[in-house]
Amino acid sequence: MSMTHASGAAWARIADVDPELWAAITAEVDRQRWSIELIASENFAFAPVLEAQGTALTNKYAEGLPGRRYYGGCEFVDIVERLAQERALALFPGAEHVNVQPHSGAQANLAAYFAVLDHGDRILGLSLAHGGHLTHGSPVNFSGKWFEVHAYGVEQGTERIDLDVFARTAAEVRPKLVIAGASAYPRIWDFERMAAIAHDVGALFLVDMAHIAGLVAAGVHPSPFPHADIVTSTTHKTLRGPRGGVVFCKADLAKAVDKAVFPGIQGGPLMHVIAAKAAAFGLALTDDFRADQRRTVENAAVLADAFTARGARLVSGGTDNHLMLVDVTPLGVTGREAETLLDAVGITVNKNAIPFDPLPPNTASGIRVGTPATTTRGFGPDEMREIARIVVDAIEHRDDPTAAAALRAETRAMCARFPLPGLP
Ligand code: DSN
Repeated sequence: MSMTHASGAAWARIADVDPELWAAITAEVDRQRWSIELIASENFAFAPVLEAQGTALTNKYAEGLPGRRYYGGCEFVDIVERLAQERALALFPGAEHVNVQPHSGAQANLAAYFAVLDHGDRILGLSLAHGGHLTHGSPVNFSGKWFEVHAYGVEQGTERIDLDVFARTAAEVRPKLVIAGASAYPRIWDFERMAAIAHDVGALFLVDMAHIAGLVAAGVHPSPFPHADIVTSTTHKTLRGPRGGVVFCKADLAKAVDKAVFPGIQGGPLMHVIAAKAAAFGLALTDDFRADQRRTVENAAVLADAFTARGARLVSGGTDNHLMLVDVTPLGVTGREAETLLDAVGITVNKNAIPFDPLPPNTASGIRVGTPATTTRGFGPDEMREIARIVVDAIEHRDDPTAAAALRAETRAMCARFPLPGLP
């Protein structure tokens, strides 16, 4: 076994007692080590985050909140959860209340809706086809089944949200809840103006900042605080925490949100994950983290320019944040074909619909490309330019196995220069 870890003894035991499982785990770690991760929602968790999740806190039931639990023996997990709460609030000035228990981003959104909506209420969110998220009203998701969903989108031509159009839509729809946030939108959100528009039509305003939470924490994207009534997030994307969720709200919604999380939609909180959230929030308060988030955005800008220089079309013409949507059809392939070609040369992306996409979502005209993971790994502008060249070369030389092998060797060499963060 070549791998060691801070909690190496526990890891070694898996290898001894369950080699089949251990082989799959180490194969995945090797995949991460030897490929270039461009999936915009992925990252490498901080080492203390990995460590916290492997602790015996996973053994503890702690339904309720610190100081008000339904089980005995919660005195130490209470400390853990209070640390997570205090650090989360310190990370996002203007936030009034936080619940750190949601198991995921989808659970955070479910809890938020459960707190303020009834079945059949009208909601207004960004269309999934224009970069929104399933939980913002997709017909195949609970949000689309339980509520009367209306969508806003980007404009043809600019491929950006036009807030004058959004304001007219909000006035026509008069929703109970307006949702901002996306999983594939490369531009800045004007949360202050959107909140004013939502409040003008009598709606509550929710921001799902899952993708950009790290950028917000570092001050490189405008904050939804104090404008939004509710802010949800995952903790594992730009924030580099454990896979999980969190929900912030105004003080007057605190009781409803807490009750929605438990007993509304969840049972026992995952205390080992909450410990990992506390670790991540603490590390996100550091200057190093802020610098990394700035570099994430700078790297994205360099990568976007390099793609454009090689003939790819970027949705909306570029990016302001950590991700971009690359229309690969000018290069002669679909998004699905590009994803497969790039996998073969050691670059991981996901196919993604572009706004007004003529192709179905499982084929798609685009790929979504993000810089959080590569930036965490230490890649800089030079590597971004190399990546753009390799991506376009892999697509252009798609019928040439020798070229693909040479490009795979290049990506391996790049990976060798930058050790996997979080692991020795
Ligand atoms: N699945 C996530 C993403 O890739 O953006 C959103 O939840």
